[in-house]
Amino acid sequence: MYRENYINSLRTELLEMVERYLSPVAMRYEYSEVPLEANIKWRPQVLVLGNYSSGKSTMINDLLGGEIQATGQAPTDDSFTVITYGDAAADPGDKPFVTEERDGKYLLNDSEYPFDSLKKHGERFSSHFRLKKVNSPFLKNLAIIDTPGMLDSITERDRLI
Ligand SMILES: Nc1nc2c(ncn2[C@@H]2O[C@H](COP(=O)(O)OP(=O)(O)OP(=O)(O)O)[C@@H](O)[C@H]2O)c(=O)[nH]1
Ligand SMILES: [Mg+2]
Repeated sequence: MYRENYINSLRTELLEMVERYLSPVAMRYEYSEVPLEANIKWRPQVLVLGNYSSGKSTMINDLLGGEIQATGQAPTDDSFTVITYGDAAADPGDKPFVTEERDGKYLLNDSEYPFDSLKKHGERFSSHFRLKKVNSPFLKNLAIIDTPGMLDSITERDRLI
């Protein structure tokens, strides 16, 4: 409880400093299209990147303590999935589960989330963007974004030869 209060007051203090000192400079010199605090008002986000089948989703499932993301040997995922905390009662000992799922259009248009600036990428991106809320305690202070596997350029070059 003490730790959580400490983190929250630190976050509020940092947010105020960014809002007051950094954002005006960033906007004035067009370093950012949106006020910087828009990205940190929500919670810290961890983007998980890697080649396909490198174990991204397996690692995420392990951290969350449940089978939340699909895993498999072939390229499995073609989407960016924002995984965030969802409050839902569960019996003691139950594994965390998905409490709510939303598509990319919802996620880009809901002001609760900081993804407004991604709208410019249009339908092609929004159809590969989604939200999952999961009642895992691991997600109380951060959100994870699982990503589609990237193709390793060296592997690709070898394939063409
Ligand atoms: N031996 C071994 N296999 C693993 C490990 N981590 C994941 N795997 C297996 O590797 C395969 C791919 O894992 P995923 O977690 O689906 O990989 P991914 O990076 O999410 O793949 P994409 O979603 O396709 O990009 C699955 O069959 C996993 O069971 C590991 O640490 N060791
Ligand atoms: Mg995956």
